[in-house]
Amino acid sequence: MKRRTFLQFGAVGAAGTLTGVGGLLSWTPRARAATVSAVYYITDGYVAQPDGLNVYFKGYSGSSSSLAVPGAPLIAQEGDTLQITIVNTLNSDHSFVIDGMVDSSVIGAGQVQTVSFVAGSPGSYLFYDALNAPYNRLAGLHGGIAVMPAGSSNELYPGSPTFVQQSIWVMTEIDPAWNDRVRRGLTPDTTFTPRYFTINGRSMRVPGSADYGNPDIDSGYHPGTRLSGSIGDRTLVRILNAGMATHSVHFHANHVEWLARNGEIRPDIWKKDSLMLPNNRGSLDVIYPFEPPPDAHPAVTTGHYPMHLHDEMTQTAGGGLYQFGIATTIAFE
Ligand SMILES: [Cu+2]
Repeated sequence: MKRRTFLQFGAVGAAGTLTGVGGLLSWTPRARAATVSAVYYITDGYVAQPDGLNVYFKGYSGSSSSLAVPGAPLIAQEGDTLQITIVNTLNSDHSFVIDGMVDSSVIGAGQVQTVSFVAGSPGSYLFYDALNAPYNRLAGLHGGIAVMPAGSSNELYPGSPTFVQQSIWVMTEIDPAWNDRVRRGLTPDTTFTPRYFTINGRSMRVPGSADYGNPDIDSGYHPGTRLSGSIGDRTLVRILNAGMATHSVHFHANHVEWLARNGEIRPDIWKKDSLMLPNNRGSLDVIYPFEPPPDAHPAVTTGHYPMHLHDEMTQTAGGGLYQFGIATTIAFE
């Protein structure tokens, strides 16, 4: 069993899985489809939560000696062949599933399996373990994948509003009692009682608290989560919900352009400041436009604003620690 002091969100170490400088997803379009390879090691371990409790997780990790929750994001373009190798280092059965694209079926204890499939429609998807549902997924076996339109670097789907940078937010919530049952190979037998709420595996810290500002731990500072831009740096955010709860996602300073929900393209693009994120593998795709905040007086072009959820439970940890939940910072540089 591995212990670690901080969460990993590193690249898996193969083309197509890289997060760029600053942690945003980087992508160079190609005229032709290619084969994108990646390796995930299914591992387990403990992650310290804001109240100090070490909670058990399983993850799709970058090496056999690390633990990554969520797994490092994948990015490919429509028509690419994805070749994903899963090394199950644990003593339990697991799987690798992307709805509508691939289902590895059972990868037994200690087994290695490579799945090969074609990247389908452009959009944002969750990869996850569909076995022992939903417990393995909630215990950490999940991550995000972006499928770009063929040959495009700045659209969610062909002809969509354009962006200049993009990010994936994977949200979930954690019931440590359930994770502990999963550790022991048992089915959870209590009502789901989430006590921790994470975005890309991290939760918010507040000024003065331990790890405030630590980009490995504080979701307000983690470069793969924090939105950072100057005026005009339109940012696509692919929001994926690995958890069981529906959320109310609220953006400050700008409204977002709402492009899709659960992979379905919206018939009209509405500008919204709060949006409903469906539970159980739901998704939203939005563009944060990085326009001058319209309501600021006097006018500003720089400053820091929050994205947080308006379902209050998610803004806590350990049953009460306030503002240690799913939130991040939007920095107008
Ligand atoms: Cu708010």
